[in-house]
Amino acid sequence: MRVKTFRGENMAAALSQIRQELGKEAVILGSQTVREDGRSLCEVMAALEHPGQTPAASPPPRPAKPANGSARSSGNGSSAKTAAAQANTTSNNPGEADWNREWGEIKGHLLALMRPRMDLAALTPRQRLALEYLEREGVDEAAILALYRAIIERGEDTVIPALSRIVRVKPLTPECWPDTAHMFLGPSGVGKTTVLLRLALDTRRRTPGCRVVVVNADAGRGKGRLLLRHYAELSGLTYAEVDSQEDFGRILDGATAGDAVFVDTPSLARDGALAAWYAEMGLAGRSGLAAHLVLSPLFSNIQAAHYLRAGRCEHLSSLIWTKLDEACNYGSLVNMAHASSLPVSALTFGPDLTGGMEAASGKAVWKLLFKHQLPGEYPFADAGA
Ligand SMILES: Nc1nc2c(ncn2[C@@H]2O[C@H](COP(=O)(O)OP(=O)(O)OP(=O)(O)O)[C@@H](O)[C@H]2O)c(=O)[nH]1
Ligand SMILES: [Mg+2]
Repeated sequence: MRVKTFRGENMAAALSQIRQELGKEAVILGSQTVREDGRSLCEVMAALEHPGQTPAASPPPRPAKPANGSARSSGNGSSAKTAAAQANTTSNNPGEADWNREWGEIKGHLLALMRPRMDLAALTPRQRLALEYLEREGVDEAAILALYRAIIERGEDTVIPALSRIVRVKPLTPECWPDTAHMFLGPSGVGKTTVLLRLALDTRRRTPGCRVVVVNADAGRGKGRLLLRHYAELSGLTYAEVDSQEDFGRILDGATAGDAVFVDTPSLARDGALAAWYAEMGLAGRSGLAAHLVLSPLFSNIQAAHYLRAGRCEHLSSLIWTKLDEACNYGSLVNMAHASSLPVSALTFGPDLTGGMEAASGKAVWKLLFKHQLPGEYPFADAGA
């Protein structure tokens, strides 16, 4: 890796030098305002991971294809957010993959143009440090820009209030989700069934009179069915299997107030698979049902954005983060909160059914992000923090 410091009259001038010398693959490591001969200069430290990739070695820019809707606005005025959401796609279709790569390049240029608008001098040293830290933690440029704007808009001293507006939490507890049946969406092996069982067992432990129903709507998978049935029998949970609209309707309509219903779903494979399953199960327009997208920081941003797109449905209400114990950075919690506008509802940090899971809290998220501390590693995760 080649690391070099550049100085310019402002951020734009420094970035232009970086682009010229290191090319567009350069990564910004940090920036600060310095004084030289009585002048205030912007100093930016940049790195090139593979020094062979100098501008001369980079491929020439490709003409942008005016793809239908690919660069359209998200409607909320956040072009950076749109860029991230649109760019973070993956496909098996070679044409689409090319376009995704092209759009990734366009996004890079757009963000490079927007970035100079981040007047780092408007931030306090602590805020700058926090943003630089988050960047190293894997928070993407779109989320960093949103955070910067959120800080500047309110003139707050610390970064946490602005971060809290981007990464919202809604703990997965009966108090916060009354009269709700829960279903868990996500890629294969992410921990959907484990989350479901933990919640079911926890609900039974906390509210002894409550009827806890675990529903297997993933009839195609024998292993998952056996696991669910096994634990249901061992733990006195009510077990049901559904593979038709009628079955599903019967379970949901049959649940009375105070019952807790948890539904295991087929894993999200391709875009559109969920819509087909929804139609088959007749879930459109159902009330009292919340879907939670289960993700892990082990996925790349592109992969996570793919699952967000594949898991979008009318009931999607929160993000659950699993396998936190196996991850080494947590920037994707911020990226996906920003890209989805969904709150985080639960965190898991171990493979066992006992322990290893907590309802989300601000404190737990900040400790993960800033200290790499898992919820189980400190005494109390304050849900109100
Ligand atoms: N380390 C660690 N392992 C976990 C965590 N959550 C689940 N696991 C493990 O991940 C594996 C897969 O978990 P499952 O709950 O079966 O995942 P799933 O999403 O239901 O998988 P499919 O039904 O095959 O799509 C199991 O071995 C779990 O013990 C976690 O937070 N940390
Ligand atoms: Mg499963």
